[in-house]
Amino acid sequence: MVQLSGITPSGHAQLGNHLGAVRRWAADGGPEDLYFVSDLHAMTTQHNPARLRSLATEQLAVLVASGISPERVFVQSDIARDLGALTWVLECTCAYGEAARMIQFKEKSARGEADGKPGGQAGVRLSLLTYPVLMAADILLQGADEVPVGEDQRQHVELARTLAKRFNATYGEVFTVPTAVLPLTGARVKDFADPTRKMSKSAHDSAGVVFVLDEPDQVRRKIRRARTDGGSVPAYSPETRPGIANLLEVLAACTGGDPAALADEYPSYGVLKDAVADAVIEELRPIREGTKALLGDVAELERVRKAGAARAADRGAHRVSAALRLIGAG
Ligand code: AQP
Repeated sequence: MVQLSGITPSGHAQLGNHLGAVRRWAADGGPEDLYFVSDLHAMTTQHNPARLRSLATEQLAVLVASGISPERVFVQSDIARDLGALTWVLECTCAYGEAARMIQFKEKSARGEADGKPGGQAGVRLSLLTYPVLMAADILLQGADEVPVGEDQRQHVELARTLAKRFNATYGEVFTVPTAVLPLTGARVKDFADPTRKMSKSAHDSAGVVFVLDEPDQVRRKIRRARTDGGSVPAYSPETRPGIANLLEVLAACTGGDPAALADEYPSYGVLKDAVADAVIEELRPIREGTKALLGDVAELERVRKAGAARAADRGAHRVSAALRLIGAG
């Protein structure tokens, strides 16, 4: 059974990525599961090429430093030629209307989010429409059986399922038909400055975002400034006091306790914030140090990256060549 999960280098990895996903991938992932840095998906909106390249390398190092076996990771663009060919085959298997009714496309294009032009469809990149087909290629190329996704991505996995079945029925059996499954989720981490929003690596204002590679004093500063919700004594009430609830949930995720029970242990917000800062710093320390070491060992990181790319290419080569042959190419 192969599960495939990706992380997009749209910014530096943040505490939510770690506590909500990567930590679980490292601890509970199956021996055949695959994890990839989805850098091609970070190009559907305005981006800086040099920054994206550097973020993709950094994200690969973070995954390995987080304890995911180097055998199980790769960078998406390292197999871009095979993915590009397969995306084309799948686009030729997909109707325009199927892509255009993806909810994410409708929402993002309506907001003109692609190039930051409010309401401006003209600035929306075509890749925002076609990226679910690239996502289908990611899944089908590797022969993934299961794709752990949240509600927002479920429709895209359904599209991959539809395209796999349609191709197999029309041209010949090539693809494993994937299923969307519930992800191994940990805590949902909120932005410390605005606890009504989830923490995000590409947030416009990063004052409330703790990045995995932040130095301890930066982590402490951001947590000390975390927004609280009036009152002065910690209590766990996510609806009415989301800021304190977020701090308690992060503390619980790092120390293994229960957020409601932890609230009773701290007499004031200041003491609670110091405890959260200590716990987050200790949680992230080995990852920050391991990532720095890997980024400093260019030869080792290059070796990991090339080996990952070769394995990913080997896994998919027979599928892309069979799909091309059966659809009438070459
Ligand atoms: N705040 C969060 N709390 C818990 N889990 C989170 N994840 C992201 N933010 C939080 C989980 O991290 C995994 C990889 O994320 P992704 O790169 O695929 O996309 P994302 O969810 O869009 O992550 P970001 O950081 O919010 O990126 P941007 O700013 O680009 O949108 C996923 O499993 C995700 O659930």
